Amino acid sequence: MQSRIEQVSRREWLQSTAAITLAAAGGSAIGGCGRRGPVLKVFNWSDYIDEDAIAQFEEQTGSTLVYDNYSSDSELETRLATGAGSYDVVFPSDRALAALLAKDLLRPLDRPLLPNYHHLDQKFLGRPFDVLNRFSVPYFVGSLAVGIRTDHVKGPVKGLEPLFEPAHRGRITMLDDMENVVAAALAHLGYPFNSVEAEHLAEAQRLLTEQKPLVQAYTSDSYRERLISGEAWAALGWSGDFLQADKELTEVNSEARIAAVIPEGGTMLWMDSMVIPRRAENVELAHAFINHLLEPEVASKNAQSVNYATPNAAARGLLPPEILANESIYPPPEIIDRCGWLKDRGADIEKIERVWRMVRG
Ligand code: N2P
Repeated sequence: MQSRIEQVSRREWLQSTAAITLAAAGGSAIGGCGRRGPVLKVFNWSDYIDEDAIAQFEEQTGSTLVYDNYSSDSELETRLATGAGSYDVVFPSDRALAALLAKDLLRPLDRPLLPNYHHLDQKFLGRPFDVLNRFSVPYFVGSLAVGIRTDHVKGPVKGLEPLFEPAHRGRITMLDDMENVVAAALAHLGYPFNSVEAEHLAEAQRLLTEQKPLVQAYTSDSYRERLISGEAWAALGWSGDFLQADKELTEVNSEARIAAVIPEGGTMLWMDSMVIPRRAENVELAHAFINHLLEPEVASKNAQSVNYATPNAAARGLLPPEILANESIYPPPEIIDRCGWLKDRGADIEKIERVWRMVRG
C-alpha cells in the first residue's frame, strides 16, 4: 500500500486535474492582469480569503497583489527563514508566530496605520505569543476537525474514529503536518495534545503506523477536492475548509454532503494572524492591506466566504444568524472548554519529529 501514500500540494492537484490554471511558482496576480501601480506580495494559506476583498483593495489603492499560497506553518517558516521570496503580508498560526518572533523574522506594526484595529474583539488580543500585539493582528480562529462524506461514512460520528476505521481503507486523508497529526493521535488516545511523555508518544506512533495502510494521502490542502470528488470519505483538516467543500459539493451534487465534525472530546484551536515580515518591501501598503481586511464589511464577507470564526467584533455583528449558529464555526462552550492550543514545545519538538519520521518513514 506504500504507493498509495503520496504528498500532493494543492497546486499540483489542481493542475493535474486541470480544474484551474494557476500561474507558475512566482505566484499569481489575482484580477491584476496588466495592472500597474505598487505591488504587494501576500503569502497566505490556501482557500483562505474572499477574492473580492483582493480585487476591491487593488481597485481602491491602484496596486497589484501578487498572491501566493502555502499549506503548512513549516512551509511559511522555511520561506521566511531562508529569505526566499520577500513577502509583505503573511498569516502564521499562533504556534508559528512564536517561532517567527523568536527568530526575529517579523516587523513591529505601526498602529496609527491600522485605524480599523479597534474593531477587534479584546478577547482575541494580548495572547501569550504577542502580549501587546506589537507584531500581529488576529485574522481567523478555527479548529482541527474531521471532514466526512455523509453518503459513505455511516452512523453518528463523535470524533476521529472514521480516520482509523478499516472499512475506510484507501479513503482517508491526513494532514501533512507533523504537529497537528501527532496531537490528533494523542487526543484520540485520550492524552493531552501537547504531551511529550515517552509512553504517550509511543502509543501515538503505534496508532499512526497502524493507520498508515488505510491512508490515501497525507495532504494539507487537496483533501478538499478529494472529498468533493468522492475519492476520499474522511479527512483530518481545518474546519472551514470542510464547510467550503460542502458548499461546492452541493452546487454539483444535491444528494451528497460533507460534514465538519468538531470532536466532542475537544480538539486543537488555532488563531492565525496577519503580520509583516522583517524583509517586507512595501511596508506602508502592507499596513493598508491589513487595515482593509479589518474593515467590518470586508471582514464579514471574508468570514462568510472562508467559514472560519472572525475575531472582528464589528464584522461578527454583520454576520447572518445561520453562520453564527453553525457549531462547526462557533462550537458551543462545553466543547470549547475541552479544546486547547498547540504549544511551542521548544527542544521537545524533536520527540514529535521522531514519531513523524517513524510513521512517514
Ligand atoms: C485554510 C487554512 C486554515 C489555516 N485552508 C490553519 N491554520
